[in-house]
Order: sequence, then C-alpha cells, then structure tokens
Amino acid sequence: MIIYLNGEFVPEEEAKVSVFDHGLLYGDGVFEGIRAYDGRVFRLDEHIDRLYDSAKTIDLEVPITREEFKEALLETLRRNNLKDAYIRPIVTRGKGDLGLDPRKCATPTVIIIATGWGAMYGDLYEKGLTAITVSVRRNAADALPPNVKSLNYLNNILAKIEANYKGGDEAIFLDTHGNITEGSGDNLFLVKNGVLITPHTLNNLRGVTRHVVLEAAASLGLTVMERDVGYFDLYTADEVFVTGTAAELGPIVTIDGRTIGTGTPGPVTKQLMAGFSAITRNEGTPIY
Ligand code: AKG
Repeated sequence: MIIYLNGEFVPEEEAKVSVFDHGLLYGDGVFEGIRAYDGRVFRLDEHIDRLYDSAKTIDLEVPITREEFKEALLETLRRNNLKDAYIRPIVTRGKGDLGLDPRKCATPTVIIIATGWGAMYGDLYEKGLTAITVSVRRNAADALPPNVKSLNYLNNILAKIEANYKGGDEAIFLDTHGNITEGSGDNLFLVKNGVLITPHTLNNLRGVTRHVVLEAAASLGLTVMERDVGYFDLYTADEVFVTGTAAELGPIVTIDGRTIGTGTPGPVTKQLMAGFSAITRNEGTPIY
C-alpha cells in the first residue's frame, strides 16, 4: 500500500510519524472518511470542505490548498490502482512536545490512506441491524462540537464498546438533554407515517451521506422533518436507518429489544438505499 505523507508517496512500512505528534498524544487533529465508486470519488468537494471546516474550528491550518489536497488524494488512489476504495485523509497538529500547547507544533502532519473496503455491515444490509441506546452521552455541542470530525473519537468508541457488550451492531447516542443524536459513526433517520425524520445537526455530524439521503428523499417526493427526536419516536418509528460514508445506508430493525416496524428493512429505507446506490454510481470526481 502506498501512503501519502507530507507531500510524499511512501510504502506503508515507511509511512511513520513521530511519537511526539499531537495527533497521537492528544487526538489533536481532524480526518475524513471518503469513498470512491467505480473509478470516481464520491462528493470529494463536500468532504474536503468539511475537513477544512473541522480544521478551522480547532484553529489548525492545513498546510496545503484544497486543490492540492484533492490532487494528492486522487494521486494516492492512482498509485494504489484503486477504483473502488475507502479513503482516509488525516491532518494532525504535528510534532510538538509533551505539553498540550499547540503553539509547540510547527508543521501539521498530512496523511492520506486509501484502501479497498466493501460493505461495512456485510449481510446486515438485508437482515437489518440491532441497535442499543447507550448510557454514554454524545459530546456536548458547547464542549467538543460533534460537527468537528476530530481525531479524538473516544466518545464514539465508548459508545461502540457499550453496544458491543450489550449485543448491538450499532450504538445510538443521546445528548445531555435526552435528545437522540446519532450512531457511533453514522447519522440516524426515522420514518413515521411516510415522513422522513432526522435530528438537527447541532448535536451530531453534518454527514455527507445524510445530505445525499435528504437529496434522494426530495427527488422521491418524501416529506422530510429535521427535528428533536426522543426515545418515544425511536421505539415507535415504522423504520429506522443509519447513514455514513463507511456504513452507507444501514437499516435498523431492533432497538433496545423493541422490534422496529415489521422487524425487516422497510420500504422507504429500501427505496432510499436504491436511490443512494444509483447516485453513487452516477457522479463523482474521476480518478483516472
Ligand atoms: C465514515 O463513515 O467514513 C467515518 O469516518 C465514520 C467513522 C468510521 O466508521 O470509521
């Protein structure tokens, strides 16, 4: 595997960063998850814009321009002969010392990893996932905004650990006010009486796939509501599904032991899965 590291393309074994990099010491940095389908990178501009917005929020200046970043990403795919891929751009604060002060870090570290990675949930796209609402709360928007896709994913990992112990394929977070927010690595949608409902993005990530699903819903003529969602809405929904670059569209059929709808992926979810799949195959930035 060839990795982009600070302007160079190096074999995986040589792609090394300092143990004093604040990305490692403090989770001080940002990242993206991007997919390429059939030789085209899906929503590249949206992902790169979100990466730079995450960086801006944590006062981290990405040392290359957006255009240079996009070209480096495409070249990483070319060097690895990839057409279908999962791409992980990372920007860390860079090498500093053992104090957390970011002013000690002279140059941010830029990494791009690209690898072949198929459907994250395997056969669960047909069977449906089991989800667990977890006791750990989503980071508060006035502490570490979930809109920042930061390298500090401990909040998400704690949720995943809890779901793992409780037998869930995915965790569902509440915020500190009791509103449902998102999954451990994906956004959440509900369908009730034909209306598509999803939480506002103050307490969760502005997902690129979330946005695509909203577009697909509009083209299908579905009514969409962005509003607060509680346990009641979740348990009594006709359909629930998660969306994410890695997860794509994952139907949820059980939450905390309650069967959602008929206990199988519902018709609106299936329509949106097909719509999403068609969109991913019809657009994107050409790699070659
Ligand atoms: C993605 O969906 O690409 C993400 O970055 C979410 C986190 C993950 O599943 O790794």
